[in-house]
Amino acid sequence: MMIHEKYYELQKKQDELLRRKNEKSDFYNGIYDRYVNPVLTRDHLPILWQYDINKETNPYFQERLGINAVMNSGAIYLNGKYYLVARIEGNDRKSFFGVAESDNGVDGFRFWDYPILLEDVCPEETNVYDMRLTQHEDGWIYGVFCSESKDTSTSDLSAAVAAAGIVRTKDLKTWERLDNLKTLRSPQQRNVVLHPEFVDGKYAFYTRPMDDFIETGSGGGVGFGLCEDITHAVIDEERMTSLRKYHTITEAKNGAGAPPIKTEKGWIHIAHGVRNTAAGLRYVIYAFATDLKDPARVIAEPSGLLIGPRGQERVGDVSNVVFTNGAVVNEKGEVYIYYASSDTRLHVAVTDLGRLTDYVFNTPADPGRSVLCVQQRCDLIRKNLELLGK
Ligand code: M1P
Repeated sequence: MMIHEKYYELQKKQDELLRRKNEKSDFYNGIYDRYVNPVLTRDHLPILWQYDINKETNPYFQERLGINAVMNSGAIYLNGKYYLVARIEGNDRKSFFGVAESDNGVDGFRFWDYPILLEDVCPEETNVYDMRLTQHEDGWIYGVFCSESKDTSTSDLSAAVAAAGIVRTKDLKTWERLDNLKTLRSPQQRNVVLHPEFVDGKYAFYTRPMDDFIETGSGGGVGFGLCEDITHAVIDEERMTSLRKYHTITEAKNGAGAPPIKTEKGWIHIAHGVRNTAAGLRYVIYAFATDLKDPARVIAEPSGLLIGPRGQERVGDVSNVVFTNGAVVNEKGEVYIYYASSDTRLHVAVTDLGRLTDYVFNTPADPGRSVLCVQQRCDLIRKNLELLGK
């Protein structure tokens, strides 16, 4: 048996990419730093996942199982290392999960040998994506993801049903699949996130009630519900947290992103908001905070977006999108927000608890109307001019 020489060539090129150092870009807003390079692209995916390297069975060294994109990734910081559970999309449009590991969180992410093979418990499940990782106080690491199936109740070929799948692990290697979440009052769910602590002795989920697969319809925003048993999770009532609002970045829909980050002032949530435009849906990332004792109660919501697509981030399979489902905090209080651009590649924005808390609690809220926004801006300018003695 002969290994194809082209394999060594491609592997060398990939090794150079994986060794490439990432640097802060010159972007400045005082809130977070952007980095020059994405942390994951399709070129980071192992060659062994895509090519048969045997020269006899693959004489032309053709890509056999190509990979189209790597994007929305769950994240966790464990024992001094940064782990991503990445959403990888094959050329066949099916997504799956793979663990990538880095020593510093901004570069050098390498995938483990195999992707995650989930237990095949739902025969109707066609696609899985966007896993949120929560290190829960019960000792397990939970992964909550979108489990998508064909909607067989209609003749529309593209109709689908979104539900929240749940897995748990201790080491990111062995995954136990639990029952999908049932929300008794919402027909579909996507962007579901498990809260890291018990609330009133129960497991608590941020939900995103939806009437159908794309439209949230009557779903008013990010919901919140409690359940007794995580192994057969059922939520009856969903309270609303961060709401969709007319003429804001969340007008069309919104959804929880990373599991909330605990700070002295409240739980900080990094979520996404969607509005409609003539060019299609525009996805941005925003932040809000909820009460430490009542994590469904919003106590701060800065105006507008935290991260919007910039430059090349604007272009990809689904252009004009940034999306997050993972952020980690290390022991130095640095916060790494992993966000995908245009459903194509994954980036990192780095801040710290001090800067993030200041942003969330001291950025003014959206007053809702242009005239009030101008007043808000004039107040800022007046104070600045006074300080400059003008
Ligand atoms: O294509 C943009 C995003 O669309 C969906 O987000 P939402 O459920 O809020 O519409 C998700 O499928 C997400 O994966 C995707 O990035």
